[in-house]
Amino acid sequence: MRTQVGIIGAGPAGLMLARLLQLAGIESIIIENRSRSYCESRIRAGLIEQWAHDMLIEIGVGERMKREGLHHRGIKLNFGGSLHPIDFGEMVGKGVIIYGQQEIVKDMIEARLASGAPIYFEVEDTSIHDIDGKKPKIRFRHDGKAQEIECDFIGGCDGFHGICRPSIPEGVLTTYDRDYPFGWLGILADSPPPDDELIYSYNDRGFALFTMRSPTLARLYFQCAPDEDIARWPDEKIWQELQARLGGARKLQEGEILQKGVTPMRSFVIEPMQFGRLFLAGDSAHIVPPTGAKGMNLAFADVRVLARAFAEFYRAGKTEHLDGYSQKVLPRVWKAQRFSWWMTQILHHFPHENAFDRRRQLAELNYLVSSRAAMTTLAENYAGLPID
Ligand code: RFL
Ligand code: PHB
Repeated sequence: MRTQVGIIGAGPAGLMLARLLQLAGIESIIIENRSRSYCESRIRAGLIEQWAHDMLIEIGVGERMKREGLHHRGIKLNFGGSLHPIDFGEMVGKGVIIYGQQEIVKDMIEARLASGAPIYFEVEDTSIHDIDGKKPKIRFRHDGKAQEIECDFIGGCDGFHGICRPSIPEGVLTTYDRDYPFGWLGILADSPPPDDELIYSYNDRGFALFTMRSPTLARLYFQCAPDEDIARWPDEKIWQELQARLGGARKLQEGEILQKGVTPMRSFVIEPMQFGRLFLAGDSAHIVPPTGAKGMNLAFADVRVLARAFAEFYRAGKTEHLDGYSQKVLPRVWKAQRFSWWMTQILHHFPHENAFDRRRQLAELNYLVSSRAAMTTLAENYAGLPID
């Protein structure tokens, strides 16, 4: 097979890159090692920044999101026995949208297949070759048969555990990372969320987040050990913990738990995000702790820059935008890293903290909700920093 851009991974980064290329008249082939139904049901992100929401509509994959997405003007912080709203609309004139990542993935897969453009699902043994030459190749097995795609470029959109980043020769990349001494236990429950906005809860028992997928589907998380054994958490105990961490400000209505899992937390960036004709985008190049809701949004921001650089190459034969890809996206990636780390460290309890650290966190939260300048800073970052 032959194409212009070979894309590895049908997550938000790969699907969005393919869509933007298609609109620019550039051919691509996506290969994905999971099944279509697995990709369409993997529950992950829920919160979209305003610009990303607008882009999904602009590129023709936002129709269902327009009908089903929930628009929020802000969030609420819960500490010291009361709820403190932060109104992004008032602070920065932007909001955020709740619409599940797997819904965006469904919408983009459907649009791509309807246009006749290919995605190969359930591929095996993916490997990439000649990435520092002019004709890189992707090899894999599909339906038991060995396949090869020869392309001009490879989009490495295969997430944190993919094969693209490790295919870059040793010594090229610098890694910056941090593990956190906790994870999140998350559930999806058939019950109304406790509020019509997200509640970020700072509590003596640890952090909790009350978000949603619809007015009748709650998505709820609480801080737990990084290697927490989910078997220790029967449904009743999960509800008790969530009620305790929400405190008295709202009451949770308990319903059937439809899904549960534990997510470890890490901050991770590699530099540069490219080598030869391989360009990494999204989680394959960087990971943020989910407290700032930035991962999928960053993946979209990367591929927006990357698609424009490919368009420039095919339109005018110029490589300077491709050469400058990492330099262009990394400053915004680092701002999102900083924000996600900051949200994480003001809201979570750390194993070796003492009474001073708790007082400092409370002072920071009190300052945050009493200073317009501080609320504006949070709103500006949370609703999404400028993209261009
Ligand atoms: P993905 O989504 O991991 O997709 C990578 C795809 O590549 C495939 N793949 C391969 N395909 C072929 N050959 C191989 N060898 C392959 N290896 C892997 C995989 O099967 C997969 O389909 O990465 P991408 O596209 O970069 O997207 C990143 C986002 O998924 C991620 O950043 C977000 O989910 C993070 N995140 C959030 N982001 C937000 O912007 N807003 C949120 O509200 C938000 N909440 C969250 C989150 C992530 C969470 N977890 C579970 C980590 C909440 C949670 C709990
Ligand atoms: C979600 O809706 O799953 C979500 C929202 C905000 C976050 C993390 C996850 O910070």
